[in-house]
Amino acid sequence: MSDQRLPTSPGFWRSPLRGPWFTSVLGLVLLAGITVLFVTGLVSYAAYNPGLSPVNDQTPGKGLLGFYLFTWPTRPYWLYRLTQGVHVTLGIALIPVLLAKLWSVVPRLFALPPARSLAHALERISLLLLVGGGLFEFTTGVLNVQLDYVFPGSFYPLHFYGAWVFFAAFLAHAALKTPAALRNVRGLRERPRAEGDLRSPRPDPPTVSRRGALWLVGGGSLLLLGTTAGRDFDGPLRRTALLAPHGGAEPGGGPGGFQINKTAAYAGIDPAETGDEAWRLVVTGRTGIVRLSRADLLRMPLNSAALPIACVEGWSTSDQWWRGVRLRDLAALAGYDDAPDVLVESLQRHGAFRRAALRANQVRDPLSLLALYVNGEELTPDHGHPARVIVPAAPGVLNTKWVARLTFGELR
Ligand SMILES: Nc1nc2c(c(=O)[nH]1)N[C@H]1C(S)=C(S)[C@@H](COP(=O)(O)O)O[C@H]1N2
Ligand SMILES: [Mo]
Repeated sequence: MSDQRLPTSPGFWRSPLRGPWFTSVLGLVLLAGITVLFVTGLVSYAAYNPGLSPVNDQTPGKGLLGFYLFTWPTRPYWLYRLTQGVHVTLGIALIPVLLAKLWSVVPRLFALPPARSLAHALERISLLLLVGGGLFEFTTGVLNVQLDYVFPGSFYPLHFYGAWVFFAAFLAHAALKTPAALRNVRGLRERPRAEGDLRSPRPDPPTVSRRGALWLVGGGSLLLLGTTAGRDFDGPLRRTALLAPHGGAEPGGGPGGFQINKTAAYAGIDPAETGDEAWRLVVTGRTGIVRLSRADLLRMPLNSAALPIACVEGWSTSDQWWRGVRLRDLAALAGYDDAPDVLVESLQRHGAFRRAALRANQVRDPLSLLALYVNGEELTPDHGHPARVIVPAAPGVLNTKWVARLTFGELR
């Protein structure tokens, strides 16, 4: 045997917890969990209307990887709240499982010789992509959710390309290992130790049983779940989201008392530009350019919609009661009986989300509004006064605040 003081020696690893059963249970949990993360992640990307590039999407050449993109529906109206809530909450809750799984197989990282054969070399390279890809996806995801877009503009391509690399390696790994993992969790624990076995050849005395260790991991996941899930609600429940970022403005109470992403001050909105005197909505389409004051809008038919805001960061609000002019009525004003895509631009001059493109199916939905009121009162400055877009089932980022301009028709 080689020197047991070096991690390249199996004898260096002493934990009696390591073994095929422990690794297999964690692996099977990740098989289910990461598959859900991958699907909800792809769906989240589709929901962002990346087809309406270059407005919504700067991902260069998503090309083949975008093969599955589809027109994101507007119903059920809570769809994105569900898919993105699951994506982020599950992703956070799986962190202890991922770390435990990596810990359980870490002796393999150091195993020598680095490659016994070409097949073994390829397997180790695929494991590098698997582990590297997994750590990369979890890290970029958590940073984006917790640290308020630390990658300006570049999170999408990073997380999207990373997801495909990671999931390809993940599928190969799952195909190779799942049959053995299923056998391992059903028993067969007492085989003699073999070459390359995860069990330590000279284990320390146990301080916790393998089941106990699993409970610890599961408890960690539940703790994260319990301190994260509240970010998908308003009011007192939201205060249980100890781990959700509470930066920015506290929404306070009243009609505007729900989560605020960027405040008017942060977005550099000058109150002088949003008053009734100064503000005009510029609508462009077939009929040329129409300029509407708030009073003009209030003379149009007003409609209501109870819709949540659901952010890509995983937080969402309960349904809020919005009231305003239907986007399709504004499209009609611009000369379209069948509403086309629209480019929405904000008064905001700088920052990532000052404009967004909506698809025709979103413009046509009777619940899609240019909202002037929320919960019975005028929009608050932080929620987009004097007017904001609200679209059923759309990611929050498409619900542009402080709207100044709507351009219907060809977006290129
Ligand atoms: N002009 C503008 N509109 C915007 C944003 C922004 O930064 N600027 N943020 C978007 C994002 S990412 C979200 S999640 C929602 C949040 O809306 P709320 O602050 O009213 O909850 O507004 C969207 N509309
Ligand atoms: Mo957002």
